[in-house]
Amino acid sequence: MKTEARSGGVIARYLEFLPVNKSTPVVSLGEGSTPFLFASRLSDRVGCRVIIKCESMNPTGSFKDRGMTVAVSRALEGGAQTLLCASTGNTAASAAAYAAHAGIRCAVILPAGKIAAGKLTQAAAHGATIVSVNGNFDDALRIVRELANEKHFSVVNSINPDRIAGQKTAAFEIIDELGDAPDVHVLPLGNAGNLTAYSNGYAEFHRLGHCKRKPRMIGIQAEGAAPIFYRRVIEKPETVASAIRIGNPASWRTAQRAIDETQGGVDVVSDSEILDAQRWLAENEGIFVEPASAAPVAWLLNASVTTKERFLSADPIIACTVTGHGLKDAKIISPHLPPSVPPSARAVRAAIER
Ligand code: AN7
Repeated sequence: MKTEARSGGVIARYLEFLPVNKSTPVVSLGEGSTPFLFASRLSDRVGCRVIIKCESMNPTGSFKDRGMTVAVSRALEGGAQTLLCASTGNTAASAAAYAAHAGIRCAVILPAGKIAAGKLTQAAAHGATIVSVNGNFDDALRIVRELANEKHFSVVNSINPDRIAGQKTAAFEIIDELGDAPDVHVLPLGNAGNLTAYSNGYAEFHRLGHCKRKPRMIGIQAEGAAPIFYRRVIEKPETVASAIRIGNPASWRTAQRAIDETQGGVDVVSDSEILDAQRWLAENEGIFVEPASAAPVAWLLNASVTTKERFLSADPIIACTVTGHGLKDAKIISPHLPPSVPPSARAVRAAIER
């Protein structure tokens, strides 16, 4: 009888491209191979073909799982006892789940009061030790860097290159599915690890001849938390998209280089554009994402004339990554439930047709 994790995890699928070998103990929850969906209504609105990479469909509901399987497998191989990360929520949820699966401890350092309820629930459910600090994500990451040298800790933030290596597999999947790279790839930009990972993945498959082009990489930040757009550290980042409430991104330089080399760009969207896009995507495409993930959708929906001329003319194929599931941060969309009705078909019909 086979008792291994179900195949289809990113290490099983892309072993030869990852920093693991046959003897690495693989810790997988079956991440990766996520849907890549043509978005017809979004495409109509934008005037080009938009395909959505649904990273919200990973085991813990975000793209972090791709990097976490590699980082935790390698940590286990190295004899780690406790995983450690700072997080705006999703890294913590993912690390907690993979630690539980591996049977090791996990401590997550979180900015107090700034984590979406669903993500906090996940970290707690998987038994992580939760430490809330009175500071923001950047403070939490600084502390993790300070603790990183202590031997029993294994840091699983994206400052750990194994995380970035695992996350590049999303670009591999897109190329494998499309038969080439898209023209443009747009995604939310927080700590800038994911944009770095995608551009590494595209570059690697380009070198190997699996695609003819490399996409223009476009990162979208929230207006109140946009250090890369404004080209300066933001001391007190603020945005409703708590996942990308980051003022001093760890992978700033590598992301900037990828953006420059591919003639891509960085842009900002407002909180209200983000929330409108979150709702629009749920209602018009059936895809429910958290606010941070709605940022690139907001950018597409609100593209200015200049943006359209620069990036969206010549009928490009656009890949848009949505990074996390809407249920993680569901308070944002309040259901506005109408009053209840008597238990009769007549009353229910009247309520439907109201
Ligand atoms: C849904 O969990 O930084 O630019 O600590 O959760 O690679 O940082 C999360 C980031 C986008 C930004 N979308 O990606 C964390 C954390 C979602 C996210 C990002 C995050 P990066």
